[in-house]
Amino acid sequence: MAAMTNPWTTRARSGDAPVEVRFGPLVGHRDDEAMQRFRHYGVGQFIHFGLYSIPGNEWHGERPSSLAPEWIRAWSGPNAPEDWPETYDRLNEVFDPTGLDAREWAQQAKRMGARYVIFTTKHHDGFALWPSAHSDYTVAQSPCDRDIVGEVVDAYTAEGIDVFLYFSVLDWHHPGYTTSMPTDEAGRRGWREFLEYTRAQLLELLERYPAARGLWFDGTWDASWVASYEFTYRLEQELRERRPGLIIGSRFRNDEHGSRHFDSNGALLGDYEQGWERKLPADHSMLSGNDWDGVMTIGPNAWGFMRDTGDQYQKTADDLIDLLMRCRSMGGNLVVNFGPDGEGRMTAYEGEIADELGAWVAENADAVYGAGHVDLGRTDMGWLTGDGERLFLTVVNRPVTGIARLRFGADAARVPVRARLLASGKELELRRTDIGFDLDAAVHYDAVIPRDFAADRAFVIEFELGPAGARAADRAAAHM
Ligand code: FHN
Repeated sequence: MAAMTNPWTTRARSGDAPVEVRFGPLVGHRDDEAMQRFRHYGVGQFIHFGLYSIPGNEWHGERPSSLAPEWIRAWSGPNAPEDWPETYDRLNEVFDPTGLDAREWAQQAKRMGARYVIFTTKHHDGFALWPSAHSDYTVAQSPCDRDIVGEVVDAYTAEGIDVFLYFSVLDWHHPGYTTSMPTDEAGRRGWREFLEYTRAQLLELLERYPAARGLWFDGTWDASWVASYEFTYRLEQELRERRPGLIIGSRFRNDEHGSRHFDSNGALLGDYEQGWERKLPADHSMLSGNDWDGVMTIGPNAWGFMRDTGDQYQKTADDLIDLLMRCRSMGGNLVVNFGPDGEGRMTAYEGEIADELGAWVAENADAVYGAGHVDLGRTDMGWLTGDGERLFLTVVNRPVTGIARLRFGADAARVPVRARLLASGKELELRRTDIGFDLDAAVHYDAVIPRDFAADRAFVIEFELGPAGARAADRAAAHM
């Protein structure tokens, strides 16, 4: 099969002559305890909460036509309110999310089956949800005056959910921030101050929240940051030294040739691929063995709260189950985004689907957490995961034949010896089937789905694996 191109690699990964890279990966493929945990998270929660949660994508009945709600500060054009950026920037003066109870959030996430949360400590607007000593634009300069990051870290940690701190480098508030590298001395000084402020805030976050397991970077695409590769290389080094085991995704930095996520030779710049946002790999081969997660909105592209979602399609619990198992079948985690309102309350719809997803995950936990990619072709019925002893087929498209058929190479050493419905434990008839079509040197195993088995959601068939030829029925079938 032709190698598939990874969309996040700016240069070809093979065929080209290697390029000299001095600011490439700082760590190789990690197998420590933290990364082992990461591989088994399965389900994650993303929370976008900040000043943008107050307008919720509209202001006095008007709304921008094509921005994600957390980008509302960038609203311009004929229907944008007068002096809009200034108005937005003063939202800290009314920021007071009295309905925010981080313990409720954490309990809801727990019910959803989340094992990690990514929380926006500072989004592009620059407003810090912790009382940062390095900024005058934080919760401490609002009526709220709470350490929201601390509340989230404590509440989620208490529920056994690992915390990753989202941090946007792009910052619309800091006067030194610029999208391209400044050419005059004043601009360069401002940029240096901005870099120092970024470093100080990151070290502060690590210092204040020792329970946090990872940093989730965003807003790292501007030319100014890309040109600061020496600084970002050293900063990553420093962050890792400060917090051994810290997980940093590939979105943080680039090499000296401007290659982001992967260096110019295709090596991953971080501990896992962090570019799968509102899209998922088409195939496991695209991942080159890298760890990864996929972050997903419930609507088409709203991370922050949206008062009125209008006719925008909202993903259902069934969509999320499908996406989750698609991620797991390729060894990744699915991170579902939540956008609480300005009061700090999760929306009713998010609550419903979190519970529905969680109920499904709880019934099918073995197929989700401990199981990962298996090297057995794709099936149109749904998604395959496995844990070495068992194969799990999540049936999204139930075959009208009533037969869930898996295809193995004729020389497969381990094949299904038993089949069950995972949620109920109900035993299913399992047959080794000669379909009279073996020029492809395959053997087929059929689990029979009872006609009277009613399912209104995807369901999982668990196949126990054993040595080929162990079952008398299979030996007979093989000699027919
Ligand atoms: O611009 C942001 C966006 O608002 C949101 O935070 C997402 C989450 O992955 N990240 C950026 C776009 O890539």
